[in-house]
Amino acid sequence: VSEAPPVDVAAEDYLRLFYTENPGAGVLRERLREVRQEIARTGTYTHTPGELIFGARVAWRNSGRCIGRLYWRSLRVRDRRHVTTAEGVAVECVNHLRDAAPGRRIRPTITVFPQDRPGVPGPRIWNEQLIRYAGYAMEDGSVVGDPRYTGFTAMLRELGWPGGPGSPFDVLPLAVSMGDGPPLLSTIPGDAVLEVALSHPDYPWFEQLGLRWHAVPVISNMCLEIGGICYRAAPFNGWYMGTEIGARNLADVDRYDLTPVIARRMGLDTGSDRSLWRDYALVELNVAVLHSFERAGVTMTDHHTESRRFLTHLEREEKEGRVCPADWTWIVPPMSASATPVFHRYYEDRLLSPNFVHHPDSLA
Ligand code: HEM
Ligand code: NRG
Repeated sequence: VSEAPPVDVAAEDYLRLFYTENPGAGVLRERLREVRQEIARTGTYTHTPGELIFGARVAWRNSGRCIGRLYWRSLRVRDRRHVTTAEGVAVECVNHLRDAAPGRRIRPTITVFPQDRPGVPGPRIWNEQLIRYAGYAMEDGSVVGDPRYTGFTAMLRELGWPGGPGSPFDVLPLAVSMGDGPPLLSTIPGDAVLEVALSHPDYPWFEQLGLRWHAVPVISNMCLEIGGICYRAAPFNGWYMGTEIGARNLADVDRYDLTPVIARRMGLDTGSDRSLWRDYALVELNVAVLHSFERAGVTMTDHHTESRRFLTHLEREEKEGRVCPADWTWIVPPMSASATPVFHRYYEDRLLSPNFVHHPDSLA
C-alpha cells in the first residue's frame, strides 16, 4: 500500500484534470493559486460546487469494480456540505432515499456531507448501506435475517437499539457520528424504504416463501476521495443488477442460503451435486427477482444487458483516450459468467483518482 500524496500535490493533479476536461471552467493557474493559499492558511481546501460534482462523477468512472459505469455523467450530486450534526446527516440520508427513487424509477445519486478538516473530522455513517437487514444470532446457532450483519446488529443493540420485530427482513437503524464520537441511532421511516416482494412467473408457491429485498442499494461506508480531500460520508446509489440479490444476497451459503429451500420446492434431487440442483434453483431465484422488480415497476438491470453496456462504456472510454480501470473478478457476474461478453477478455486495472475507497477503520 502506497502512502497518499500530500494534499497540495493531490489537489493540483485533480484541478489539472478538472480544467482539462472542463475547458469552459476558467483558468487553472488562478484557481491553483487560490487553493494553495487556502491550504497554507487552513491545512485543507474547499471544492467549488462544480469541482465536487465532476469529482464525484469521475470517482464513479474510476471505480474498477463497477459494471454499471456507462451512465457516469448522469450522476446526481446532492451537495450537503453545510450539514454539521448527526441528526442533520440522518435526515438527509432519509431524504436521499426518497429523492433517489421517485415513482420507483431509480436515479443514480450521491449525497456529499462535510469533508474531514484538520481538527474537525466530518460525519461518519457506520452502516455499510443505508438499508440493510438485521441478523439475529439465535441460541441454537441459527440466524434470523441476514447473517452478514449479526455483528453489526449486536453492536447496535449494545448501543441501545431495542431490535426490530424479529422478521428475516427487519431494516436496521442508521448509526451516524461526528468524527469518532458515539453514534446517534435513528430509525428509517417505513415510507422511505422501497421494497419488492418476490414472486415467480410460473411457481405459485414462490410467493409463500415471504421473500423480499430493498429496491435501492445505497453504499454508505466508502470514502469519496477527490484531489486529496476525504468525504468520509458520501452515500451513493444506482440500481440493482438482479444477480446481486438472486445469486448472492439470497443465495450465498453465508447469507440467506435459499438455494436448498427452492430446490426442494422444485422437487429436484438435492442428494447429488451432479443433478445441478443448485444451478437450476439459482436460475429460478434470479428469474423471480427480475420478474418481481419488473412487475413492481422498480428499476433493475440483468447481467446480460449490463455486460453489454459495460463493453460499450469501455469502447467509449478508449475513444476518449482514457484508460478504463476494471477488476475482472468484480466485473464478471456471479452466475452464467461465460454467457456474458465481459467474461471473455481481460482488463487493465489501475487505481485512479478521484475514487471511492474503503478506509480500514470503517466499522461495517
Ligand atoms: C460495484 C452495478 C451504479 C460505484 C458494483 C457492482 C455491481 C454494480 C454489480 C458489484 C457489486 C458486488 O459484487 O457486490 C451498478 C449498477 C449501477 C451502479 C447496475 C446502476 C446505475 C453505481 C454508482 C456508483 C457506483 C452510481 C457511484 C457513484 C460502485 C463502487 C463499487 C460498485 C464503488 C465497488 C463497491 C465495493 O468495493 O464494495 N456496481 N452500479 N456504482 N459500484 Fe456500481
Ligand atoms: N452487492 C451489493 C451492492 C453493491 C453495489 N451495487 C450497486 N451499486 N448496484 C448488494 O447490496 O447486493 N449501485 O450503486 O447501484
